[in-house]
Amino acid sequence: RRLHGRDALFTADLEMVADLADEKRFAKHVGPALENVREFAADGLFTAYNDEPNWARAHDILMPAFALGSMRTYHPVMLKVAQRVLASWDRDARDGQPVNVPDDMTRMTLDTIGLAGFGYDFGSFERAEPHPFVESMVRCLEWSMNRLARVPGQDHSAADAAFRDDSDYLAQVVDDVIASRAGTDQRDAEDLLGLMLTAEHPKDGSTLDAANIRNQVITFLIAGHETTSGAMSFALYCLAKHPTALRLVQREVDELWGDQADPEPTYDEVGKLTYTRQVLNEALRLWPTAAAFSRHAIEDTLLGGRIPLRAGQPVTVLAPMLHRQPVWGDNPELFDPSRFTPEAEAARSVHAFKPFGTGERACIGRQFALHEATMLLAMLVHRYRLQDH
Ligand code: MNH
Repeated sequence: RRLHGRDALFTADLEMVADLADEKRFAKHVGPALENVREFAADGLFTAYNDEPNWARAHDILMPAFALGSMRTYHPVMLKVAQRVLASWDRDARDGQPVNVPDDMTRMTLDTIGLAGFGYDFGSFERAEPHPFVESMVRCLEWSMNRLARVPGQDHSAADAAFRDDSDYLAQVVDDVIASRAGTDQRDAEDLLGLMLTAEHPKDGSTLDAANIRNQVITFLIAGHETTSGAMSFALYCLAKHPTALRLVQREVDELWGDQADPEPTYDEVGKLTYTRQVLNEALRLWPTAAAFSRHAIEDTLLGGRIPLRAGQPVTVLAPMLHRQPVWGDNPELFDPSRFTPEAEAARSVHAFKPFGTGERACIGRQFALHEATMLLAMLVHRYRLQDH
């Protein structure tokens, strides 16, 4: 496709996506869209170039904080924020108000990454509107996308000035987050900020500099909340539309918590919510909330054995289309969580499902997102009867 004056190559073909996942021949591509995001996230993990030293440094320092076992550490905070959602929905129910699902899921995920990652409380449920950080972030992302479509000669100074105000505000929130920790002893702080302020690289002993820490905090506040929030909203939407799947989630949560009014899920119980997790996967199949990612050829090559690519040439994978390829059967639009039983997954190429990207630049927060989302989804289904008003 010719897109914004550039030739762009897209694919959703399973064979080609499997090829693009070959880390020896392809790597993440930071293209024009992500280069615009770099205007406010710079060399944070998501937008760093592969060969920027800060990428590997931050990746190696932060990886342990995202291993499956670390979710045990975050579990209590995730539970506390999940309980904020329930308290808020109980209030809405008493007042006879419908709940605004996407807004509340955004409140939930922002409070969770703030508290679990940085010990900072956005207090989103105390606010009539989502925290202003969210609006500024959305405007920054819109600016970075609109900037792609600019025609030379037009005057964009007003949009650029508004963008600077928003990105300054994001940086200011981040400085508050960091300042609220300055001067306190970080040695026992096991969260992301504690690690970034103190940890040394496992091999070369280097540390992250202040500017990079700020970029990482902005990155985590954005990457750590917007996508998970969307995934929760889509999952609830799909359940509201599919009573059979809803009933199966109810059966799973009833087996764990019966008629307990206020169960407090343990870390291990969340691991038992296998069907609930299938529901999330199926929602992410139909509506992957990070809908595309790009790769480039490391050297001249043939993609899928037939499309010639020059070294450095990017290809963008369209996840919503990949997730509707023939490998998904003849009714790919149907919401059907049984597509994610262990047997069904074992019988299918791992490359057919890429909501979290691929390779070493894939999502670092996958376990984090799935733990927080699975627990809350189960708690909501246990406590409320969903009605599509
Ligand atoms: Mn996440 C990278 C999707 C939740 C932090 N994330 C990616 C990529 C995708 C993605 C796709 C790869 C992009 C690319 O190749 O250019 N992420 C998701 C989805 C969810 C999600 C669909 C929720 C559902 N992500 C989270 C959470 C966090 C997080 C939660 C943090 C707590 N993600 C990241 C970071 C990266 C990333 C950081 C960049 C990793 C790297 O390149 O080193």
